[in-house]
Amino acid sequence: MNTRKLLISLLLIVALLPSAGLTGAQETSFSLRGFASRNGIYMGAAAWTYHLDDPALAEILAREFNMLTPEHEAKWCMVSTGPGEYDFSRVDRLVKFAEENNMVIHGHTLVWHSCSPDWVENAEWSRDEAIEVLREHITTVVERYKGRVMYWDVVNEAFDGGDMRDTAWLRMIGEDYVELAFQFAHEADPDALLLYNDYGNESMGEKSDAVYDMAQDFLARGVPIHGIGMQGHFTLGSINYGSIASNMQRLGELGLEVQFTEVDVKYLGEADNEIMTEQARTYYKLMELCLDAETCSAFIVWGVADKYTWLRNVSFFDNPTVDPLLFGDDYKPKLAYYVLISLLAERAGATPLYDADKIASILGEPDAGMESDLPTPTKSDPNQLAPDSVPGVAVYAPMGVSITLDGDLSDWENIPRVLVNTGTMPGDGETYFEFAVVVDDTNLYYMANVTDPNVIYGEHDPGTWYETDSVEFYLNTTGDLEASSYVPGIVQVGILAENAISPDAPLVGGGNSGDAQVSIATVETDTGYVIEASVPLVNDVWEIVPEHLGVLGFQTHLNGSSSNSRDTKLIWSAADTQDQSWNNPSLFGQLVFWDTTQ
Ligand code: 9MR
Repeated sequence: MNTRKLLISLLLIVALLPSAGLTGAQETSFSLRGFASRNGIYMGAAAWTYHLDDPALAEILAREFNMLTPEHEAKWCMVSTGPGEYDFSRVDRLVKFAEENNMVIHGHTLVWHSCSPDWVENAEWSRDEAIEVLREHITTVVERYKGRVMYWDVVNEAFDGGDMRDTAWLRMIGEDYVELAFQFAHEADPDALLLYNDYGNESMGEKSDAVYDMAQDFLARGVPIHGIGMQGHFTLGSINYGSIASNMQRLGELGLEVQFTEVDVKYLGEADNEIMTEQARTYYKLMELCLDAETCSAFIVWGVADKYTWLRNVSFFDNPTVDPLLFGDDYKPKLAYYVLISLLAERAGATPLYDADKIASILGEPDAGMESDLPTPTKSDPNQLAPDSVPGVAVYAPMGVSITLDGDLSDWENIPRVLVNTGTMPGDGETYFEFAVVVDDTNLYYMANVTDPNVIYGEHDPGTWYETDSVEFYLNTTGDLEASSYVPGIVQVGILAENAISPDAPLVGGGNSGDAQVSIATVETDTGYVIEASVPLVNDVWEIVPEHLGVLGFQTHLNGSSSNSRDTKLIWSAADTQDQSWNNPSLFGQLVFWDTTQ
């Protein structure tokens, strides 16, 4: 056990022995918190005060978790009742509950663009005035809970990709608002451990590089920062564990703690046994990452029971029955809970609930390739030349089918089409598209049939082509589906609808798109537009050799605009929940070649 983890274990024992509520003996009991503490990490959960009013939920929270994060009610927009005025009653209640149950408190969050009071959002202060408001807020909150909140998420989600997010604080103060926030928090409680928290910074990539650089710079200049929070709002099948391990390691080498701060594991469609098993496997592997990383100090789930998950309430993830947490709607522990507690117990040298054989049978072959993760292919119509797609995960491309690029879709007969109507900006619901992919001996062909009642044809800025009506397809031909940056052989091909009215000047954009040597036909239709495209199987950067069940990385998007800027973003691959495929090809799904004689 490393020093940090040993210290946490000792602190837990010291903190828990003399107090009321849970005792030290209970901390070694058969619970997630008991075994987590023996592994030197905290097991946390996000909670609202209304959860405390639900006796069954409150009982699980206290029994299984030794860290509590206020899910929403400590944010500035929730505690503010006006400039300089506060109502802390809900935070007080959560803190009291945590203390009564010997849970440490993970404060969330002091500065977050998504939850600033209106009087902050709409302010037009000078830099000095804005700094004063920031200082007053942070000082007020941190001092109030001084010595009681162990960790603070000081700033949340300050990056947008690799750049600083455009927020009121950035505009009024400048980039140093982040370090000022850390300084103010440190002055208010020098013992609190201060974290920078974000999503999409879990694995190596543009955002995690930016966070790493910022933290390294802070440490070099003595800005008080103690760790990085990786939220961990994951989607089944989209996690690059090795890349997360590398990122945790490099942050650890800076001397920083890391934590999974908001874990939940979602998926598309209705849950079945297979999905719940895959979810359990995912939780297991994430916990392994934390246990194996020298400086990972907490694993926090974003809620206790599925019935209260935030994911049932958001517009961009339309799955009202999603079950992303460790306990079901009926409060019963799910498979994910059992494999986690078994892992924690085994690593603590205790007798696990499930022995190694049982875990192996549940987890299957943990390092199995992506192909074997796909369900058995099925055709809903026997005339189909390829199986049905696996929604958001895999599309089958029949081999030996040739297409004429003319906008006439009759040569796509019997090719299964995939409907895409969700994404980060689902729009008004009247815009969606169907796509399909086929391959012959010389080309790969892509088709998108777009339904969009309001296509804008006209001038476009080549630099921001993706803000206008367009379709994108992405290919990763390198064989490395985990690749998380663009290298030769990985392309993003964006094709503008405008091509329909200027066919002589094909309008294409996107990362490495020139490499693809794409040919295009785009036509207007009564309901929108159709794009047909082909790329050669052999060009300067790749040689695609289609074989039955051979796999390429594949993704497709639609951009819709009704005026000057994009108002619709539809995304096929379920792994890409944040519109990051342009930046991170590991978020693509799979294109699987299918021999039509099968
Ligand atoms: O789970 C939280 C949800 O209930 C709130 O409505 C929402 C808006 O403030 O915030 C959710 O939590 C977010 C967290 O604070 C920061 N990371 C993303 C989380 C999900 O949106």
